[in-house]
Amino acid sequence: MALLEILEFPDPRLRTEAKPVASVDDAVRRLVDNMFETMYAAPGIGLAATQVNVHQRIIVMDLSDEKDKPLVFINPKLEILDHETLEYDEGCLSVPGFYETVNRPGRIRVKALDRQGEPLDMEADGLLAICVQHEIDHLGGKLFVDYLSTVKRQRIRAKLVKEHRKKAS
Ligand code: QAP
Ligand code: CO
Repeated sequence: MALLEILEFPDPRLRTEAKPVASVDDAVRRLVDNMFETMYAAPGIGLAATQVNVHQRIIVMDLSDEKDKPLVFINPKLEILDHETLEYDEGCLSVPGFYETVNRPGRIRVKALDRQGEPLDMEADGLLAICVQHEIDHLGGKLFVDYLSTVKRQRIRAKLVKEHRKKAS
């Protein structure tokens, strides 16, 4: 297995639209395993392939305390079951060090393929619903900072750019 490099905001590659996976083969499973290793090492609860500069519709997630409940969503399709929103302090491995409140629908259904290429159909609320939407956004090139005010987003961008310059020098 291998640790993958995580792209950080405002890297323009995070804006790439991911393409559907044509077949869930060994190469896809290898990528999934490397995404889990990268996410667990960070540590994080969710990671989209876009964040590791692979522009295919693949998400990994694990919300469990013991980190023993891996979830894989390939070619996910989102359905909003209840437009009542849930407010959550979101973070992102691609926006390290920043957490901001975002509102999203609180109840969803997600259909996808799992690591074996088998169909999966799940209803979710709470953090799982929020996380699924956050990760599906990544596959469309969208970040949680896009839901914030321009002022807040620009402030976060400026701080991260400054940190990136410091690291590079
Ligand atoms: C997405 O985010 C998420 O700033 C997953 O310094 C998060 O795993 C969805 C992380 C919250 C809904 C609610 C963030 C790690 C991890 C950081 C993550 C950091 C180190 C974020
Ligand atoms: Co994220």
